[in-house]
Amino acid sequence: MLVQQSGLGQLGVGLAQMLRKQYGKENIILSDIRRPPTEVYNMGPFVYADVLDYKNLRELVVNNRITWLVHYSALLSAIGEANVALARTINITGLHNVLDLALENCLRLFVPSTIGAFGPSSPRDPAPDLCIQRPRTIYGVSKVHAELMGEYLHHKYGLDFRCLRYPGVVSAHSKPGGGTTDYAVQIFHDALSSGHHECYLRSNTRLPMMHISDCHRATIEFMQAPESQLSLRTYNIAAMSFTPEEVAEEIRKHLPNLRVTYNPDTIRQTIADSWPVRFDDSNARQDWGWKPAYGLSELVTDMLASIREKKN
Ligand code: AKB
Repeated sequence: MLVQQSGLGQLGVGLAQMLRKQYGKENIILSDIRRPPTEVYNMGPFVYADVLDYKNLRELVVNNRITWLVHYSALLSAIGEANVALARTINITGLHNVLDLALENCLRLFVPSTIGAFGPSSPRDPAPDLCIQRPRTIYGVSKVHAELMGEYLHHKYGLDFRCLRYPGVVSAHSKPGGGTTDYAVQIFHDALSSGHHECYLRSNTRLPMMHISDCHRATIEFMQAPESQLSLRTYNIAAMSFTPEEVAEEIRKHLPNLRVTYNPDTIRQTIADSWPVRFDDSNARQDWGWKPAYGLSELVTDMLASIREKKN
């Protein structure tokens, strides 16, 4: 039995649906502190869980014979800078609760990390798995903390901790919230509605990105990989890197009239400028066979088709 926390964010529902196909509907519990829409209730089990309430988490684990935990709760990069105290509480105190819970109940634990776990002094093109990490956001600091705590508990107590550093994730059906890479989702919605996107990053800001179905597949394949295949506990995963101008050009192959204007905002531009422009994911490819299915042209074709389909 597996439980996924912060299940109503950008990634939760999609991952739960993929896992339910493999493990059965009743074996995957989605949780959040918010009430989900009816369609999510209808998809499978959903419960209230607050990462800051240890007793509530313990009750959930004990009552449902939980063996695996996917911990998605976090304030992302831009929103974290606007709410540092809250980001520290959710991203660090919440993580400590989850680590204690996993140790106490012998759970296997997946926690995502991010390109945001790197900083201006990291090698940026490409960023390898192991290098200097000096992020300048509370989000990045909390993710480096998660990587190190998980690895420490793995080495000291044998906790089965697994962590993937995600690029910006691009999804049609679920919106991200408060990230620096969010423009890469919004541009598709704007292209299909008004035909105009105002981008908060400069046109040439290159960042690693990934289609959501590759992100879910990577997560599941990594969770299922035998321990003997893992030389690391925290891996970079990559699929493509693009700039706002490049994704706009690709969208124009389908919607020639798309107009993009650039109005960089200081906070998000500074964050993006401190992140890797490319990820080196050779260890993930070698150790557990990671291979993305979507490049830029497949991503653009799929995003436009999926958003159109949802509208009709
Ligand atoms: C963000 O932009 O903060 C996230 C991330 C890259 O982790 N999407």
